[in-house]
Amino acid sequence: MQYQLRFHVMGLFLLSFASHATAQTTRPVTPATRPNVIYIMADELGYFEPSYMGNPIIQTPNIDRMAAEGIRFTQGLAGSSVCAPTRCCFLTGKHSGHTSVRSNGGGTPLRADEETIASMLKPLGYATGGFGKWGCGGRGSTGVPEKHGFDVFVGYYDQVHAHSYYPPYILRNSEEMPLAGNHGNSNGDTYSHYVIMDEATKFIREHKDQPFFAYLPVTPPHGIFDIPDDDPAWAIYKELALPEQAKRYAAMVTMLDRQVGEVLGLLKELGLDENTLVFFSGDNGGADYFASKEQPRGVHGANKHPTTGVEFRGKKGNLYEGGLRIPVVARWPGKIEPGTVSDLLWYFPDVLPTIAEVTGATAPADIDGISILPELIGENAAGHPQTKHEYLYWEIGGQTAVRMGNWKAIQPKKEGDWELYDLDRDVSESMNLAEANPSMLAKLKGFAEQAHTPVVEGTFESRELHERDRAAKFGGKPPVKKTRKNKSTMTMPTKGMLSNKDWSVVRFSSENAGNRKFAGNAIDGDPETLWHTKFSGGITPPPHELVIDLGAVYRIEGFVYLARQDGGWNGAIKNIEFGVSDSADHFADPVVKAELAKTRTPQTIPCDPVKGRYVLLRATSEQDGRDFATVAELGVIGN
Ligand SMILES: [Ca+2]
Ligand SMILES: [Ca+2]
Repeated sequence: MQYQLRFHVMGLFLLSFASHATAQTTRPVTPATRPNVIYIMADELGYFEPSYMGNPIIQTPNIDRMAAEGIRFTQGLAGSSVCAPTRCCFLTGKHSGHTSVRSNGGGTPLRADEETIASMLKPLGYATGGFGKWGCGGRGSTGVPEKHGFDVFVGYYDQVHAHSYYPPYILRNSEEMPLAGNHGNSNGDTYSHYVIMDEATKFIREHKDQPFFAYLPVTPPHGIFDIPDDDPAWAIYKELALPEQAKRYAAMVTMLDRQVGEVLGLLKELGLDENTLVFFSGDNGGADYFASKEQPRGVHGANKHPTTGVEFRGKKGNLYEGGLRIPVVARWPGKIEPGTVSDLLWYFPDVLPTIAEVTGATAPADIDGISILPELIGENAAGHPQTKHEYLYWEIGGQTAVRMGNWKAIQPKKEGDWELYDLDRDVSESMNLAEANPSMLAKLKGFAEQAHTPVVEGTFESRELHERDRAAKFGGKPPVKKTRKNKSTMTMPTKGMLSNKDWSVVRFSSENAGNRKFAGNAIDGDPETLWHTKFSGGITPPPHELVIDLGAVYRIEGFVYLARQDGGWNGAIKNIEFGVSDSADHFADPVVKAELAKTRTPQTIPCDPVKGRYVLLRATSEQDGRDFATVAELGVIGN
């Protein structure tokens, strides 16, 4: 646990000046001196991926320089383990037991009355701009950025839209900004991220004479791993003996690093260097991208220390440390002591109150965060000691976690057993102390009960434009259902299975049409196409049902379920019931009930032979206790 050895330059510095501390008062923030704040947030950059952490492949010289000239945090944690919920914590200063955006559908909105960092700063005369991926309300909803304090927001409102770097348009305050020559996915002439960064730097330039807040939740290195071949960052990686996608990913990080350098250069050019606090961070824990049997933690080791090999358990999507640890650095020349490394325990809800204190703004009363200004600039300069959280709290999709100092309690799935870890001794969360220390666990569980309130989301006036934005990822073409294939890529056990040639879907409980995850994909014979139940615009909880017409009466002896074979997991069925009938409208008791495993291989469930033309699949629970589930392919055994 070598890398856990921490030093704290600021702490030593303060110690020697402690005798002067009592004479200090809070520095008055006057309109003339109000500092600018720039927050650059990468989408999906892992804790160990910047080169200042010793990453052997990825080069981030400018972010490294920010750390050297400023402060780097070892325990600045994400607000949540996925995109939209973490952004909501960031913007509102609330933890995920209080936020309005707790699901990751892509367009779930903030409520109309909610304050954000931007709306908090408006009364002080700040210019407020956002550039990148919003994720806190689709077009046509109460959550759009221009209704939450942003003078301007350029980029993507919906997260599916944001997967493509070549969509036909991006948005500017809900108006479409066409991108020339683009056709969605990876096809086009105009790389959206260049446009977004140009708009961001233009905003900074235009507002150099007044205080501004520039929020840059940019999309690299997330989404489709695209970077133009003529970007200088690509030249660094293109010859490496690595998978193409892993090289593109590394190049996207280095491209973003160069742009961070350009922003810092611009501040210097405009004479704003010393009056601007700049943050750079990730948004949620690293995704272990390009993992393989040989490299189970991914090519770039987002959650694995490159020299000691110490790992964070878990990754993006769960609440083990791998889902929450992110790189965070901040730079403010003359204010932040260069080269500081801080192990202060804080998270995204703390950004709003920190910016409030930095600017002299009044934070909303209902936030959960605390200001970390004393840790940034020193308790002397801040005029008061750094306060600490009694506890930190996260919830997402049935998972819950609580942190108090070195202690962390986690319930990895709904109704599941709680686990307890001492992160000072066990940062990899490998030794569950729940039984050894029941009183500590009880205390943390008590905090969890106290922290959770039922979610109240914002609303949509109309979803039409939101769905249009989601379709823009694919070039905006109307949904095209894939034609049936009898492809050799299919690895279902075909022996004994009925041909799906004449099958059709009679009915289904829900489908995620906005993301092309149609119910029909479950029986199209192509394991790459998925049926996913609905999770945006209100999650449809189980049971999930699919009724299939086999086209004729067969003697049926079982069924086959394939969750999915690609790299992702977005819900897999656990408990399933299988019915057979002569009528599509009426099914008697299931002919078999089964508990499935979480696996990427097809699972065959036999049943006593029964005749019928219609089959019913009824999923009653999901592997991780979530409400939604995926089906890549279903087969029926019979003759
Ligand atoms: Ca993310
Ligand atoms: Ca399929």
